[in-house]
Amino acid sequence: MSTNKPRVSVIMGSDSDLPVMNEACKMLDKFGIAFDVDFVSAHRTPHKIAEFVKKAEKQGIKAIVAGAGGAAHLPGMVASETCIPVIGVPCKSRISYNGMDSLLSIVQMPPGIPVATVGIDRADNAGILAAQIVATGDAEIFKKLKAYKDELRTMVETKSAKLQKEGHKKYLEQK
Ligand code: RP5
Repeated sequence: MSTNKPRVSVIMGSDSDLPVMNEACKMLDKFGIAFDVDFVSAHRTPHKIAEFVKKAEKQGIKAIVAGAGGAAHLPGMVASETCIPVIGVPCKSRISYNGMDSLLSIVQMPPGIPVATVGIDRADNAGILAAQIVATGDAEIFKKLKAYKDELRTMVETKSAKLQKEGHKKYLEQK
């Protein structure tokens, strides 16, 4: 984690979510965005939510990545306390139904309190989305994100050229 002033907060309901949420941290590191990380449980430490939001607003945090599993109320609870964009990560925890319960708990917010929800365990995308939010006010980060998307495009174009040259059977044999 960078020692600079954090611009993104990554929080999660439990340390059991950390292996998944680490993928968001890796993306933020990749784009050189400072962030802080903490455990905040909607059910076990509800008092901490208001404290966390107050601190995040004071710090000028631009996006909050919040992950939780099962009855995943953390992202929505945080979104209800602040106007900082909240990106929810439904975690496929050991107690969840393949993550579908987490996904629906996070995505089905009432009108007025949106949570930008990524796919189940897709914390990497949450990290990228947080970086894109930061990039709206930072040309350097914007450039890094563009370069990353260019890499993805080149990767698919290279694979496509190989497929056209060798055919799908040979391509599969080499995969
Ligand atoms: C949720 O309950 C957490 O986000 C976690 O995904 C799940 C299980 O928590 P632990 O029992 O592993 O602490 O609140």
